[in-house]
Amino acid sequence: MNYRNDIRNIAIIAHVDHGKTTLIDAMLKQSKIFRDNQVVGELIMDSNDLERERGITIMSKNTAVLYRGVKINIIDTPGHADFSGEVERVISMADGCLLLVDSVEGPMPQTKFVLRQAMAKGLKSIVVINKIDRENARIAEVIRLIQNLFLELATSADQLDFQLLYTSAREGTAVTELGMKGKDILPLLECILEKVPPPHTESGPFQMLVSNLDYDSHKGRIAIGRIWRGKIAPHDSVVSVSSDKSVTQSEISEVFTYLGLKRLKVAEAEAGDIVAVTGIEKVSIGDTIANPEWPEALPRIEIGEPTIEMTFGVNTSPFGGREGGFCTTRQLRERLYKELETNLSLRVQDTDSPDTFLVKGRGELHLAILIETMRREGYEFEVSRPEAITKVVDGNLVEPVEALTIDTKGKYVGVLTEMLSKRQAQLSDMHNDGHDNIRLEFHIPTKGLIGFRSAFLTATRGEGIMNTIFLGYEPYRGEIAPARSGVLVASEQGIAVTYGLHKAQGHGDTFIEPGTSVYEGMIVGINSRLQDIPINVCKEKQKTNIRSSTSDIAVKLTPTIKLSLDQSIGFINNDELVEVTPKNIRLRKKLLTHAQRLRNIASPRRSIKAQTLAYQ
Ligand SMILES: Nc1nc2c(ncn2[C@@H]2O[C@H](COP(=O)(O)OP(=O)(O)OP(=O)(O)O)[C@@H](O)[C@H]2O)c(=O)[nH]1
Ligand SMILES: [Mg+2]
Repeated sequence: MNYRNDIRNIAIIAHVDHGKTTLIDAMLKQSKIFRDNQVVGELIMDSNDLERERGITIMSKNTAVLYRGVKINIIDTPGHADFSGEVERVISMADGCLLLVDSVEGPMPQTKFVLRQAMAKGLKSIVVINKIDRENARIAEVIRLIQNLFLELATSADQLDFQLLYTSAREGTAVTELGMKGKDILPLLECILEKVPPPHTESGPFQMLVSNLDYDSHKGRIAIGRIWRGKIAPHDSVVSVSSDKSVTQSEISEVFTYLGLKRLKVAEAEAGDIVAVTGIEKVSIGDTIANPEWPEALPRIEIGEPTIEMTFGVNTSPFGGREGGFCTTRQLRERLYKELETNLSLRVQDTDSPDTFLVKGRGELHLAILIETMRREGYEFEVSRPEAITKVVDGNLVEPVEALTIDTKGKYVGVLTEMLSKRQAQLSDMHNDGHDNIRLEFHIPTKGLIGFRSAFLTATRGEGIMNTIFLGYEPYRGEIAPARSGVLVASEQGIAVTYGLHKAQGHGDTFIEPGTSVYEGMIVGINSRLQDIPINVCKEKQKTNIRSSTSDIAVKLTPTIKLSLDQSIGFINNDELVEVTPKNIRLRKKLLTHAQRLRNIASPRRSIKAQTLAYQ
């Protein structure tokens, strides 16, 4: 087998926020990809709006830098567990990985997950301890923990041998020995050249695995992946082999390779490189593009199963169709099924009701990002509360279970343990570093995590970080009582006024401002007691001729609570929906009138499917 020394392919993998995208900034900037006067900013690879707003990577992306005549193809991956599918999707393009570990946090659950993936693919690992500039860095301890992790995960002796490097991605420096003064990122690039094996080249009929898809309004569909065998050039005839082994002929229009943020049009590309090709209209991620004479499929990309599901339906609220550009069943259905082409860990299913679809994903954030993306594209729809996906194995009902890691201060341990025990969590480990930094580890069914994140942030007043990772399926442990009290429900359609909202605030907190249009059945606040209560928030104060010195003093509302999309999804119960439009996010009861709800009260927590049927 031959190797090409002019290329290295690496994936950057880590737990969320450990600094992958920042490290790529440093590599891009210092390899002189940009013009001297070009303004490029930070987190360059986090190019889509939601990534920028949330400060996290959501989709894996390719870039490349040139160093000493070698092109290093770099794959940035997301670290959040909900987007693990993105790591699984792209990791096979690489021959080596940079495993980043934060110098304070050390290896975290997702560090383990991604390292296991990398080892399964036989990638050469370079461990990069990042954020060494942090004040309370505990590097020796972190190295010990990483060694333990390698011992646990390695499948062969040579995987135990990893190169170690220390970086401050933010300062753009890397050093090979602790204590050295860093001056640039070049030691890292040097290490990649030396330690990551160059890709092998196999001559013979062309063969490439599609790991990503993009779309260009002029060029059409763009298939991205690594060439495993042979060469490719514009006008070559190829076939794409799909999951059902069916074969479609096409002709390549253009071939691109990566450099910096650009795709460069090339006359030819060959095995070992990562390319983007146009001209193939019928192709999905996981398909093989091959020479028509040798249509052999490469092994398909394996993606873990989804753990939670929720329904997406046509907006049936009285305000349905007013604010969105795409509101019909057909539009919603097409959009959801189109998402499957690129969002590999997502599943979409039709349901008994033609207007409702069951959408399954890897976690609340995975689904929330899809909802937010669709809303910004102009879609209007309604979604149900997420539920953990249960299944029957050998005649027994099982449910997904996750490991929950919490880092916080000692004073919150009591309240968190209490909140979590109601959610069927079991404490599996607790560690105090001697400075009141506590790490708690729980074993918790996925259903217990739904809506927990915002409750957690409130309870720890921002002094806590939580992370979860899927463990597996375990016997179903029964239902959990709703964590929340009842809601305040608008009893009439109209415009909410200060007086009506003031009355509502006598029962609890409100979610809407005066001047908001409401309909009967819309949720306008949270009750301080268990039951829901209907309230007329449009009610004006009775006008009288008698002026009293006190009653005319303007009523002052306490500030309303604005629920974000993520919070709304975690907030609703099974008999409620979130109505999503490009302009608004509203919460509602499935059954809009008080009378309907009274009739239905007998079984308030039935499954999504039963509920959906009941309200149609
Ligand atoms: N102090 C310090 N902060 C850093 C360093 N590298 C990254 N950060 C900060 O850590 C945060 C997360 O950085 P990102 O580069 O977005 O991390 P990521 O691993 O790409 O995150 P995801 O893609 O969402 O998993 C940002 O606020 C960075 O500025 C570093 O070397 N030192
Ligand atoms: Mg990132």
